[in-house]
Amino acid sequence: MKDDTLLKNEIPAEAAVLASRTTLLYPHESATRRTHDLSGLWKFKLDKLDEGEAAGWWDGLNDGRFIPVPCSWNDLFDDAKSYCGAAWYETEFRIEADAGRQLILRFGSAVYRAKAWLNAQLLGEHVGGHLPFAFDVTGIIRADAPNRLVVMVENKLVVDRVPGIPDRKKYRLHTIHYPQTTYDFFPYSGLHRPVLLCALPATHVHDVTVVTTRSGADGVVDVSFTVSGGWTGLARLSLDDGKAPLSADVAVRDGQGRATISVPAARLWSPDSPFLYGLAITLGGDRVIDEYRMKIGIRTVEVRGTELLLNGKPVFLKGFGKHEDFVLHGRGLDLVVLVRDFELLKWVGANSFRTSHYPYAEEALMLADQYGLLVIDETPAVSHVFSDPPDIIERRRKHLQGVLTDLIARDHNHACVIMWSVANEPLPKPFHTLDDAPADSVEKGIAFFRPLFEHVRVLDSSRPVIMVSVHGGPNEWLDFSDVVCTNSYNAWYAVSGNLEEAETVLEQELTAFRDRHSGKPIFLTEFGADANAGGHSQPPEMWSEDYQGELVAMYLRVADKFPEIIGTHPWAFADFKTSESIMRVSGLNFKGAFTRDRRPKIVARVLRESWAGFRIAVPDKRC
Ligand code: GCB
Repeated sequence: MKDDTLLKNEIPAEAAVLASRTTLLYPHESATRRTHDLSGLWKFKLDKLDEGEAAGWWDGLNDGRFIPVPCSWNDLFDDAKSYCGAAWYETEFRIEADAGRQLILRFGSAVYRAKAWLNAQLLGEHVGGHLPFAFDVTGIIRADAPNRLVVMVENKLVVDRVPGIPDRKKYRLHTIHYPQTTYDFFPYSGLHRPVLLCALPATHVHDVTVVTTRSGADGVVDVSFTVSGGWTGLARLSLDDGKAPLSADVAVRDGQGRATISVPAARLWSPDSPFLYGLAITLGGDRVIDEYRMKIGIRTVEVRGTELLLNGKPVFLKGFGKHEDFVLHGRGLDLVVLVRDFELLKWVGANSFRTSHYPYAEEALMLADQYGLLVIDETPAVSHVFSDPPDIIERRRKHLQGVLTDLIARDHNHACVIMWSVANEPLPKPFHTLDDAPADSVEKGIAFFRPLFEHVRVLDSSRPVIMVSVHGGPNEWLDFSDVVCTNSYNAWYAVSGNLEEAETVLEQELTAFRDRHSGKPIFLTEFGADANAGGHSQPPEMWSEDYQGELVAMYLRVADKFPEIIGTHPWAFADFKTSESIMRVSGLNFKGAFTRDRRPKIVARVLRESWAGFRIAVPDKRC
C-alpha cells in the first residue's frame, strides 16, 4: 500500500464539521433548488474479511453484483441473509456544470455506520441508522467526467450501539436468537433510503422551525429560520391556503430571521381534516436568492390532567405500532407499501401510529401529514438494559442524546408528530437471561433518562415527551413521561391461553397502574397475540385468528372502563420479520392485524368495527 493511500483514508478533521454545517432540511425542489435522485442499481460487494478499506475499494470496486438502492441487502442474496458486517456500494453519475451552486450529497439513512468517498476522496463518516446525513461535495464533484461514489456500510451487532445487543460473555441467555439481538425485529442492513444530490444557491435557507398555536379561532404561525453564511438582507414569508395567501417581510440579520403570521379563522390540521398550508421562505427582493417551500399544518397538542388534547379537544389514539418491513425489500423505503399501509390505516379506522422502534423515512411523515395520521416519533433505543457495565450505558446515553437532537431537528416541523418517544421497553436486565437484575439498575435507568427527557424538553417544548415501558417494568422511569405508556401481553406471554382470567388480571393491573400514576393519561402502546393467517378455532385457541380477535376485543373492552386511557395501539400493524428462535415461527412475528403482504386478519375487522363503526360484513367464522 502506498503512503498516499493511507493519507486519503484518514478522515479529515473537518469532515464531521462539514457534515453538521451542511443543511439537512428535506430537499424539496423550488425555483432555486434542484434534486437529483441517485436511486437505482448500484454495484455491491460484501467485505466479510474487513479488507476493503486497506485494499482501496473506496477507489472503485473492480467486481461486484448489482443491488437496488434503497433496499436492505439481507433478503436479496443468500450469503447476505444474516450478514451484518461491512459491505460496499458504488455508483457513477454525471452532472451538468452548475457554477456558483453548493452541491450536497444527502443520505436518507444508512444502517448502521457509513463512510463515503467521492472520486476517491473521503467525505466523512456517519454512525447510527434511520436518520439523514449529508456532505458538502461542491469542490469534489466533476462536471466534465463521470463521478464515482463509493460507500461502505456496516451493521455489526455491537454491545454499545443503539440499540445494543446482550454481551454473551456476561449473561446466561436462555433463548438464542439468530442473529442475536435484544430486540424483536430483524437487523436489516444497508442503504435504506434515497441518496440525493442537491444543488442549492450558495446563500440558502439552512434550517427552519415552525411552531403553531391558536388564538381564539385564529392560527398563529411562528417561523424562525437560519441562512447560510450569516447572510443579512430581506426575506419574505408566505403562507398559502390555495385561496388568499398571507405574507410577511422579514429582515434577516447575521443569518437569523423570524416572523409570526396570524391566520384569521385558520383551517386547523386534524385526522378528520388534515389541511396543509404551503409555506415559502424567499430570500432577496426582486432578485430571488433562494426559495424554500414546505407544507405545514396549524395545530396544537398538549397534555392536560389525564387528557391528551389536539386543538384543545380530547383525542383518543387508535392505531398501531408499525415496522418498516416488507418481503424482499427489508427496511428499504418502498413508497408503494407506504401508500398501501396508509390506505389500510384509514380503512381500519386508525388515526395514529408509533414509529416503533426507530425513526421512519421522512416520506412516511410527509404522507402522515397528508393523510391526517398522528405520529408518535420514536428513537432506536429499544430494550436498553441497565445491568450492563456503566461505560457501555454512558456511551449509549451520549449516542442517544445525539439521536434525539437529530430526530427533533429532522421532524419538528411535521404537524403529524405529536409526541417524542425516548425509548421502548428499557429493562433492568436482558429479557432472555436467567440472571437477576442488579439492585442499582433502576437507579441507573433514572440517571440515564433524566438528562435525556430534559434535553428533549429544551429542544421542543411544544410536544409531550414519553417513554414506552413493558408491563411490570420500573414505574420510576415512567415518572419522566408526560403520558404513561405500557406494553401489556396478558393472554399471550402472561396468562397464556385463558382469555377470561386474563381479562380479570388486566383490569386489576390497570387499576394498580392508574393508581400509581394518578393524574396522568395512560396509553396502551402494545397488546396482542400472534395469529397464523387462515388458522381458526372454536373455542378460540392461541395462534388462531379467532383468538387474536377475541384478545384484542377484550383489551378494548377493559380499556373502555378507564377514562384516563387516551389510546389503544394493538401490536402490530402487520406481521414482520425478526431473528430466528424457538419463539418465532419462520423468523416472523405474527402479531400483525394484517399479514406481511397486507391482507386483513379477523382482528382487522374487529378493529374496523370498533374504530370506524363498520359492522363485520363477512361471514363470522368465529362461530
Ligand atoms: C414488545 C416489543 C415489541 C415486540 C413485542 C412482541 O413488547 O415492544 O418489539 O415485537 O413485544 O411481539 O413480543
